[in-house]
Amino acid sequence: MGYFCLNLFYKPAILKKIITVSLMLAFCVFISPAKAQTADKSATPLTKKLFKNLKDALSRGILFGHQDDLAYGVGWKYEEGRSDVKEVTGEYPGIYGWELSGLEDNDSLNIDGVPFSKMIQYIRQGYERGGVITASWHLDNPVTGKNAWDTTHGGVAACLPGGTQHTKYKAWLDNVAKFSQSLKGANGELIPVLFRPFHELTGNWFWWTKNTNTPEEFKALWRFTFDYLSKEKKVHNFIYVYNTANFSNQAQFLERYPGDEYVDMVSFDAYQYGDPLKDNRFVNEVSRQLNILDTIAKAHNKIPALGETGYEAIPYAQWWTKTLWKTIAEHPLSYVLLWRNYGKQENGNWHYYVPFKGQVSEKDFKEFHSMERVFFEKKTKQLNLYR
Ligand code: BMA
Repeated sequence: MGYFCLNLFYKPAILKKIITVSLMLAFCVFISPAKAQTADKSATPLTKKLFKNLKDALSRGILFGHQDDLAYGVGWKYEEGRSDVKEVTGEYPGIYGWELSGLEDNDSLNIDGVPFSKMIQYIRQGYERGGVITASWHLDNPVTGKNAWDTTHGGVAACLPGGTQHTKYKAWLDNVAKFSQSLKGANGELIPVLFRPFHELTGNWFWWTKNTNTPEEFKALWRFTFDYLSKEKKVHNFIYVYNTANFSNQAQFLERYPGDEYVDMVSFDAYQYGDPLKDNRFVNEVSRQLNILDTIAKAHNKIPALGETGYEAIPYAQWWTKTLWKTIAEHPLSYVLLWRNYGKQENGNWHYYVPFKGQVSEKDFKEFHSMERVFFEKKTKQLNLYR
């Protein structure tokens, strides 16, 4: 050993190499943050890449998303290539939201009339533009057969192993699995999806929200869903997004959190109500919640996102820069997704969340679009999220 050490002093090149390697090792062990992995350890290579790249992209900017963007907008439906976002800004969003309700009953259309066959094509188009795909699921109440908003209690327990609706629930998951496995790119590769089931779980308006079940029941349902899809059905293109509605503190956000090994992303939904010129509630409340989300995401090594947001019919012309941007600008967020542009509802109310040409907030939306840290199609593509 003595000879070896002595010899090294006469060979500066070897010594330099040893010092460099030791420093690199020390960096890996002590300095770099714990490596984040997908909850599904068998996720496809592409899904793992997307997860890692979304995490890295947090320091770069926020992806802008829109629900049903390619399917319809205000005053049009199923016109190839159209998008209200594109008509105003010149480009598509960075992330596309789609809704799976209807799959559970083998319907050919989803709850909002979007044919699943078209949805598959739109998902492929968005992915091929380098965009990200996310899916929500307003699944029916398994006990009553009524829709997701039927808050008859007992649905969560009924879906669990041994529960009265367990077999039915598994059949619903089979359909979700089949759908996810039909999402393929040009070379037959599975398209990764940010799957956001049981959303707004701290609310009181769905059969799975907190008013209808205990935290233990909810966690069991989430874990069963994850295990069944990933292990039994071999769905390996899902990134799992935990999503709440309103919450006041970390404890409330995490009350029904199923555990780090079942979740990839943490998020919440928050909408603007009332007049932002008269009260600052949205800015104050959502900023406060984003601070909590930042802390949780860091502590649990997860990716934070604003799952859904918007101001219905956007009556305030500067909502984009003076309210939304003001609220989110300082936060590390993966994406922010605006809800759907349905148009005029049967009751006469307008239901849309991004401007179309001529809408009062069009100019301000363009300004928001030009922000350096806001990523629509082009900047998202440059992130090379699938490489
Ligand atoms: C809601 C509304 C409904 C729609 C549902 C599922 O927020 O937009 O009209 O059916 O989402 O997409």
